[in-house]
Amino acid sequence: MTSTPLPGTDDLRARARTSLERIGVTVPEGADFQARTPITGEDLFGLTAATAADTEEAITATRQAFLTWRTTPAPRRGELVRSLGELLRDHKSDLADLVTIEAGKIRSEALGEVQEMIDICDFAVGLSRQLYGRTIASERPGHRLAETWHPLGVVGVISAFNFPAAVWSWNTAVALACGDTVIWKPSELTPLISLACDRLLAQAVEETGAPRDVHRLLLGDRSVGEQLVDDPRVALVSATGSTRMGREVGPRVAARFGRSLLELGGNNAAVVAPSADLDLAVQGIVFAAAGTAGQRCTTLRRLIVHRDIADTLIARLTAAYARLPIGDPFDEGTLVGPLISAKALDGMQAAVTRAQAQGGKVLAGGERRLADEAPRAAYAEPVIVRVDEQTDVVREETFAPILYVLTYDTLEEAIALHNDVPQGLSSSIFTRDQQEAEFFLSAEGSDCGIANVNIGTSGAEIGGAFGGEKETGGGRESGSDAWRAYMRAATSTVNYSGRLALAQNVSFL
Ligand code: UN1
Repeated sequence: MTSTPLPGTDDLRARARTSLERIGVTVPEGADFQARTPITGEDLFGLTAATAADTEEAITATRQAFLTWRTTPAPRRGELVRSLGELLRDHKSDLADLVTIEAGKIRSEALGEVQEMIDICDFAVGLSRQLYGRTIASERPGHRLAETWHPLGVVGVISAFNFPAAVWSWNTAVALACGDTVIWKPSELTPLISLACDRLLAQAVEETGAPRDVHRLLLGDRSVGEQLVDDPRVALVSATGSTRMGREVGPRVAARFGRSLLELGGNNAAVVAPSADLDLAVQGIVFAAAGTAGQRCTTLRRLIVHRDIADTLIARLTAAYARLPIGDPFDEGTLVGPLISAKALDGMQAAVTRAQAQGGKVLAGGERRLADEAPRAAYAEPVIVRVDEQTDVVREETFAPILYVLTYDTLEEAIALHNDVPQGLSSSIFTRDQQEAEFFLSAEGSDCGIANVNIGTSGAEIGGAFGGEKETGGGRESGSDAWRAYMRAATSTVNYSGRLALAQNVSFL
């Protein structure tokens, strides 16, 4: 529906160059791979990829820096993170531009992503004065039992295109406050925003006098990630991406007894109960399902609606979908930007075709847009597909704006449908019935890591732990006590009694 023409690739390249230069990044000139923009689907700049030797050197350097950083008092480590947060504030607009140019996010969501980075920096600065361990009541007189949290080591961060900067910051701000050093392997689809974040952190390092190698960025393909996964000096691999990727990373890291933190696919659902406030529900559903062009791991992919209100809700949703402005993400009026690639559009179309073959009916959307104007870009109308049951395509995560709608009669049935998918990231219920809401949040309700009431599945705040169960991988990042994954706990028994007393009343000698 957006009528303004798309910006040209030359304009986008110039805009990216300006943002990069203002941030202090030397615009790359390599030949290994291309930075591109989904706005036109065309190339922007050539880049150089890290070699195996570069990766080896980065691991050695960050490991060396860790030996100093781990003994730097945590509140001083927090100063580095505070400085990063200030630089992110100063460059918010330029960073958001790069997110829009490379990931195709609309302006307000791109600014929101940078805000998420600023927020996690604030959180991690506070955390740097906490990192609490417990003292535990000892069973022996004159003994103290205590738990201390120590820095873990080098953290390898593997991130995806859809939150190209925020997911890095969740990991990096917390890891740095925890005394770890970081190697970042971003998506090949978003190298420019990665260079910008790396540059700002390097500036924060210079300003605060932290060791230079507390952070390294490695641009490149999956071979870089594989090297991090297999190297025993990388204490924790924090990987965000597909379940397929996690299925490889998890066992490989475990095989060397390393730690992994996995944030994998979601197949998030909302239950809409008969008592729901439908005005609120429609807004929440449309943002969660069509926002970010359906490319959040928290995107709403399944709607489980009570049969009595299904027709009304569907009519309202299809009307809202018909009005969604799709197009240039820089245009203030646009709500749906491009998909990341032609491959993503192919995947979307293939899933809709499969759903139709499995009995699904398209109720709204699904057409490609702007194909003449930008043949290499992938703009698509978010689609609503009515299905009678959760066939295999509904049980899969397709990283595109497809909303499958199912109906239910009893809440037990709704929750059974809700939980009957392999993934377990985010979930919500729209209801004004407190009993239903509490049941959904209870141990026999949603089986996800995130369970919401009267709000959609996406757009979590950083203060809570973020992550999910089952094929989502079990990891928790960002707020609450997710920091513990980035540290190691030591339990210490101190005997100040002057006598040796064995636990469990054991006598010996
Ligand atoms: C992701 O899509 O990988 O809750 C992360 C949200 C965002 C983060 C999404 N705060 O939707």
